[in-house]
Amino acid sequence: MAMLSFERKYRVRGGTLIGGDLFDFWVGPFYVGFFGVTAVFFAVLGTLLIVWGAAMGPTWNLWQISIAPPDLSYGLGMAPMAKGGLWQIITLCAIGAFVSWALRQVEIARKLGIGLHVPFAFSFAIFAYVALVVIRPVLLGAWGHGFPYGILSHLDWVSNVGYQFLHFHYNPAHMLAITFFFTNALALSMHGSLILSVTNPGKGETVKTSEHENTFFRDEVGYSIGALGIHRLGVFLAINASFWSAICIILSGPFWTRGWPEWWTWWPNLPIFG
Ligand code: UQ2
Repeated sequence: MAMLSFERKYRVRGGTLIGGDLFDFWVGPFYVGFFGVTAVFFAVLGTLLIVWGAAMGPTWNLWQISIAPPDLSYGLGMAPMAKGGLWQIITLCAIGAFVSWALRQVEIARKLGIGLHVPFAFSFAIFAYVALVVIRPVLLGAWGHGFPYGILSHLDWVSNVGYQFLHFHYNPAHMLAITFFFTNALALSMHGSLILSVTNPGKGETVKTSEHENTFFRDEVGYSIGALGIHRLGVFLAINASFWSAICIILSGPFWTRGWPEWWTWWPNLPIFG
């Protein structure tokens, strides 16, 4: 079905989670919905607050602009605007925008009568962010454990927190996360290149089919995971990359305070080594 007639057929009311028909319409290509309105609201407010923070700060250098969380002494309380309160409200706006976006995905999926796989997968990305700026700071007892909103400053934060644990790469959950990120890149490069290879036939030749896709990998590695299988694998790898990223930072501090290399002493201490 052509896109124009498809849209006429499916651009109908219904499937909303909240507000009934109130925001159940499109603006150009975009579905609006209640959560489209809240997503735009939080995104615009959050962005303006970042600009306000930059205006208060010592620099307009894009790389150096940074909105810092409150000092640790504020604990889990509210801080004055110029002393981390801005960071707290920007964090609320970010979570508001991300959750709105996920719920807008749910409404669109319900309208189309398709599965909720997209918002389900996206929720793991939200979880990874919330782990950094809410879950871990709450477990450690201060918003000051969140990361600063700045291009270079958040890199400094990652480096400093990493060295606090001597060598973050010895964190087993971090190892898992990295392995999933790398395998995800491998799988998508295999999939993307395979699809491009069969859809770009030589001059005078036809586009190839799934038999060609399967046969390439059976010839090369003795196994083809299949057209549906590669997408299941992709979602599995991507979700696990975000999930173990969240776990590895929640573990660091709230559940393990020493250097990560030391965690591995359980291995040489196994009774089989005497
Ligand atoms: C495949 C297949 C696809 C693909 C790819 C494969 C026809 C169009 C890439 C090959 C995938 C394999 C062998 C699994 C690789 C496993 C890991 C952990 C990277 O068979 O079906 O669909 O795109």
